[in-house]
Amino acid sequence: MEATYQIIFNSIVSGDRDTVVIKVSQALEEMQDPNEILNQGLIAAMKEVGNRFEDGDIFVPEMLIAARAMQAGLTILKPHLIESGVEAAGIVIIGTVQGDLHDIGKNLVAMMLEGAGYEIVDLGTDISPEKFAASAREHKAAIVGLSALLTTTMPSMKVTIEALEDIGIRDQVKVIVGGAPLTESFAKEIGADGYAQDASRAVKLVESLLK
Ligand code: B1M
Repeated sequence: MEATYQIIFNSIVSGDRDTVVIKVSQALEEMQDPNEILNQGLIAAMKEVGNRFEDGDIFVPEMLIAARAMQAGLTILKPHLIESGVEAAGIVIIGTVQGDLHDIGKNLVAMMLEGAGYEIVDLGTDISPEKFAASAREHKAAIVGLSALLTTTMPSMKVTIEALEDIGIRDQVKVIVGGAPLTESFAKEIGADGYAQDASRAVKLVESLLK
């Protein structure tokens, strides 16, 4: 049994999507607990990928390939997780802010969070403050994640936080922000709950905010 988890783990880390699919299916056929496959295989592997990225041992392309392999496994696992009543660690609404069409980094953050056990509602790009706020309320989100790559769209992050205040749910959600032009001090200035400089640190940030 351990060997199967180890193969799933290794295959995700090395981005071998086909083996992940075969081994997750095999583990399910052998009636292994979907929650264990998730924790010992998928989530453990994405933690390792995050650590290697932070240590500079791998870079964005490798992390993306690993995240895609993880997602292929998760797609097979998801119906079984739902059936067995496994609850997500929390709901994360994520999107790129209004006027901004960059989504490569945002997608990576979403995939890493999904790999860490969170349920992701990805709104896409060019998302208005009102849409973020309405979606956070609709899904009872624990986290709202905002991404911006343009200096001209960064102000929309503050407006989005104000939109959460306007509909009275600011104290019910944590807002995290990220994107190449952002800084920790900008995040503080606009009243966000946290800033992450990359996808791996975004996972750690969410974990610490929801503790
Ligand atoms: Co654009 N672009 N672009 N672009 N583009 C930049 C951002 C730019 C810096 C290039 C440059 O001039 N050197 C510049 C912005 C300058 C500025 O604002 N000061 C720029 C510009 C000007 C533009 C246009 C205006 C160009 C034009 O049309 N004249 C235009 C704007 C369109 C629009 O958005 N309205 C435009 C368009 C495009 C493309 C469509 C061609 C394409 C986007 C494709 C896509 O995303 N689907 C594109 C690209 C690819 C880039 C660059 C080259 C790469 C961005 C990227 O994907 N990086 C970029 C230059 C650069 O950054 N070197 C550039 C890789 C990605 C993994 O990193 O997104 O930083 P990143 O995400 C990281 C972290 O930032 C963090 O984690 C991620 C993973 O580690 N992170 C978060 C991101 N979001 C997070 C959220 C979090 C937490 C962490 O919590 C929620």
